[in-house]
Parts: sequence; structure tokens; C-alpha cells
Amino acid sequence: MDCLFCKIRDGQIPSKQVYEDEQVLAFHDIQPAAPVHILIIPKKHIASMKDAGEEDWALIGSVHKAAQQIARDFGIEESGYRLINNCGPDSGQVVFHIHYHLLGGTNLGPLVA
Ligand code: DGP
Repeated sequence: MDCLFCKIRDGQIPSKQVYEDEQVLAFHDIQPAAPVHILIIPKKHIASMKDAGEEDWALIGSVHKAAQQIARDFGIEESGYRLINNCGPDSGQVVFHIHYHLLGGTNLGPLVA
């Protein structure tokens, strides 16, 4: 399977990792859109949120839990942060392995300009 984030998970493509547990991995986005811009992925390959099954919701919960921990580690828990999942072409999803963007470190302004 030709998946960029599976390759990052498997160490075939380098990344700046900031968090790892049994089920979740997180690393810096290569094109940061904010002072803190971390991508958080389930290690399991699921292309998109629309493809998540009943058995995956605990895993998605673990991704959210990791986001809380990472925000804490980066000192942005109190100032606030945004957690975004793009699902499908209209959202701008370009990498088809579920991921959340954790954005913060500045006032992000309105979600849609
Ligand atoms: P999305 O549009 O939601 O599918 O976001 C994909 C993100 O992945 C985008 O912000 C840029 C990031 N990205 C693309 N290629 C790489 C890469 O090779 N390494 C890292 N760390 N991030 C990447």
C-alpha cells in the first residue's frame, strides 16, 4: 500500500516525532500553518474518517487523548488549540490516512475566513 503516513509510521520516511504510544503516532507537519502544527495519526491505516468502523472509535478516542497530552507538552493547553480532521476531497484532505492537525501557539482567528 502506497501510503505516506504508513511509511512515516514504519520509519521509511523521516519525521520529527513528538509522541508515540502503542496505537498513536504524532509528528511535526512539514508545512506548518501555525507555530505549533502537529499531525496525529492512528498507527492503523484507515484512509478517512468516513471509513472508520464501529471497532475504530476507541482508537479515535486515543488519538484525541494523545492530542490533549501533546497540547500539554507544548504548553498550549491553557491558551488553546484547534484539532482538525479533513475528510474527503472538499475538505482538502490530500493524505488518505486518518490524521488530525493540532494547531496552536498563536490566536488562530476564525475557522473560516
Ligand atoms: P491534509 O490536507 O489534511 O491531508 O493534510 C496533510 C498534511 O500532511 C499537510 O498539512 C502537509 C503534511 N505533509 C505532507 N507530506 C508530509 C511529509 O512528508 N512529512 C510530514 N511531516 N508532513 C507532510
